[in-house]
Amino acid sequence: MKTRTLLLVWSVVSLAIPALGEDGYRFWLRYDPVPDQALREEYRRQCREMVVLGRSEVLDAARDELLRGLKGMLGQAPPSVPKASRDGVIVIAGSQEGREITDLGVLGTDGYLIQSRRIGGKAATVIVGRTDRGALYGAFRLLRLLQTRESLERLNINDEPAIALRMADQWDNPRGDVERGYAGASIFHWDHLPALDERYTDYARMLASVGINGIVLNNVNTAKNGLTGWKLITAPYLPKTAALAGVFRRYGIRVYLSVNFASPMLIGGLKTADPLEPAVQEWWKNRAREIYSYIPDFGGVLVKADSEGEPGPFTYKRSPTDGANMLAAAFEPLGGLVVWRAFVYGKDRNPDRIMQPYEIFQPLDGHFASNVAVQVKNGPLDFQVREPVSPLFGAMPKTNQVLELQVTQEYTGQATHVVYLVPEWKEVLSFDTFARGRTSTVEAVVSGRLFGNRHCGIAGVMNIGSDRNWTGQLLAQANTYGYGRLAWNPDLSAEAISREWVEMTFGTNPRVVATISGILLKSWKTYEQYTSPLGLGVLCDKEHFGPDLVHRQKQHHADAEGVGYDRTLETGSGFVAQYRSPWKEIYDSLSTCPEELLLWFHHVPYRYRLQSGKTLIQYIYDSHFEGVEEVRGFQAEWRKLRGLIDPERYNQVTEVLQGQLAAAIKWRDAINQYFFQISGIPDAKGRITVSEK
Ligand code: GCV
Repeated sequence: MKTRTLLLVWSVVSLAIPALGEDGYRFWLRYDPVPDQALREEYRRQCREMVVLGRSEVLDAARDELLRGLKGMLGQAPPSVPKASRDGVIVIAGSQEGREITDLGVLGTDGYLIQSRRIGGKAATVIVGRTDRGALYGAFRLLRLLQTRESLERLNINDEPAIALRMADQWDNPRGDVERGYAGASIFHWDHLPALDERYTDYARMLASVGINGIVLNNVNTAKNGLTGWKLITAPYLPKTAALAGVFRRYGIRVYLSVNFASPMLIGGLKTADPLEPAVQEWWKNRAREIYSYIPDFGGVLVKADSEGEPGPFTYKRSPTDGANMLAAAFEPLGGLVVWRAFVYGKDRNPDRIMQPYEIFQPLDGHFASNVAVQVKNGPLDFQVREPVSPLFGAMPKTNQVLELQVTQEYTGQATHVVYLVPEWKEVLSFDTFARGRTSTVEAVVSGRLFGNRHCGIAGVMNIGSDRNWTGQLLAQANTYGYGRLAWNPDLSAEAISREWVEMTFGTNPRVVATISGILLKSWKTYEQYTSPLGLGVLCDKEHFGPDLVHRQKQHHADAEGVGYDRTLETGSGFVAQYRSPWKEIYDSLSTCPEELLLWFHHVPYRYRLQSGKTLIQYIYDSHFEGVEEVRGFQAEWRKLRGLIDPERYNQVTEVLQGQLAAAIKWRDAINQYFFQISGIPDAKGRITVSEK
C-alpha cells in the first residue's frame, strides 16, 4: 500500500477507536477525535485555517493549543496563514490587534469575545482578548465548545472572570513531598531545575484552561520540622524559580512564593526579624529587588505567620499589620502583592479556637497596606466537610480579602473517597454576609465588588501530584476543574460544571454524563452522612484519615446526655456574636439553626427531636447507615458504565469505590459504636450491638 493510502486508512481508523492506554494523564484536555462524522466535517469546514494577529508568547501558547486540540479532534490542524483566504478561518487576536477588529465594549481584564463574523469577506470565528491572556482563555473556550460538541454557528460569546486573582496554592515542599497531598510526590523537581520537565507545561495548560492566573509554588509551612521552603528566595534557587516562571508565564500565570517571616535571620544572619527594625526592612527590600531581578513579573509572597510553628510578628509583640505592611513596603515598588493568611490561632487565646482569627484580624481592618490581601479559609476552623462560613468575610470592608478553599481532600476523604466539592464551594460563595444589606455574598466580597477593593481573590490548595493521573483518585480531577471554573464564574451551577467536566473527560454519551454527574453531585452529602453529619465537626484521627472520636472530644463535646459545641451567647462560647444579624440570631437559637450546622453551634440532648420528628441520636445512626448505602449505590451506578468508557479508567474508579465502601463502613461503625456506648440509647432498628472491644 502506498504511504498516502496507509495514512488515509490510519486516519479513518484512528478516528473510530478510543485512544489506548488511558491513564488520566490528559485530564480534561484530551482532544480525542470527534466520533460523529457529520459533525466532524462541519467543524472542519469551520476550522480550515488560522490567523494570529499580534505577537507574544501567550498568543503563541493560544495558537499551539488550538492547533493541538483541532488536530486531535478533527484529525487535521488548520494551516496558519497571515490573512484570511477562505471561509472557515479562526482569527485569534491579542489586546492591541483585537481592538481593530471589534469593539471590546466594557469587557473586563482577562475577558474575551468569540464571534462568528466576516473578516475580509470570509466567514470567520474571531477570538479577541482584552489582554493576550484573555485571548488564551478564549482559545480554550473554543476548544471546549468542540469538546462538548456545541455548535460553532452564530457565536457571540462575551466572557470575563468575576474574580481578579485566581490562585493555585501548592503545598509542595522543595524536598519533594506535598503536605496534605494524596497524589504522589511534588511535580516540582528542585534538584533538577532549572532543567524543565514536560509536566510543568501540562500543568500550566491545565491551570490556564480554567482561567487560573497565579500559582504559589511552595507550601505555606516553610521551616518547621526541617522544611526548606524558606530557601526558595535565595540565590541558588532563584534561577530555578525563574525557569518555572517562564513556563507559567507563557500561560498567563504569575508565580508567587511562600516565604518565612524569619528569613532575615534564617538567610540574612540578622539577630531579629522584628518588622519595625530598619535593618529588617532594608533586608526585605533588597531581597525583593533580587527576586525581581530574576523574575520581573513575580506575583508576590504568601505568608503563614504566627501559626502552627511558623514565625511571625507576635514574637516581637508586633501585629499582623506591622508584619504585612513591612513586607508590602518592600514589594510595592516592584508590583508585588503580600498575601497574609488569617489562619492564626494559639493556646494562650480564646479557648474556642475558631473565634481567634476574627478577634485578631477584624480590629485591624483599615490598617493593611493597599498591596496586602488577607487570605481567609472558607470556614472558621479548617476545611471540615461542613463548617459555617468564616465570619471574617464581609467584616473587613477596608481590606483586600482572598477566599482560601481546599481542593486537596485533607478532611474530605483524601484519595480514598469520591467527594465532589463544588456544591460546598457554591454554598460558601453564595453565603450572604449581610455586610451591606442583602446580597453581600462572599463572592461579592472576594470579587472586590462589594467594597471596591482591588486585590481580592480566591485561592485553592491544589490536589495534584506526580501520580500519572494527577490527582491520585481520577474523579478528583473534577475538583481541580471545578475550582477553576468557579473562580472564573461563581454563578455556574455545580451541575453545569460537572457536566462540562464529564463531557470533556469521558465523552458526551448522555448515559455516561448522567451517571458520573449523578455520583459526583451526591458525593459531598454522602461523605458528610457517613462521617460528620449535623455539623459534628472534626472526628478524624491525628493524621486526618480514619475516625477517632475519643481524641476529638474537645471538638464534638459528646457526653452521656448529648453532643455538640455550645457556641451560643448565653451558655456557650459566644462565637455566634461574630456574625451579623440575622445570622447571629439564626445560629444562636436551637429552633432556627440550620440542621446541617446544629452541633456546630449547640450542645443538643440525644433525645431532642429534629424537624423530621426523628431523635438526634437516631438521626446520627441512620445517617451513617444511609451514607454507606449511598456508596453501594455509587458502585451500582458505576458498573453501568462498563463498556461505555475505556476499561483502564473504568477499573481505576471501580477500585476507588471499593476502597471508599470499606472506609465508609469503618467510619459508620466507629461513630455509631461511640454514640451507642456514650449515650446508652439503642438504635431503633437494632443494627448496632456492643462491640467486643
Ligand atoms: C499547611 C491544617 C493542615 C496543615 C496546614 C494548615 C494550614 O492545620 O492540617 O497541614 O499546613 O492547616 O492551612 O496552614
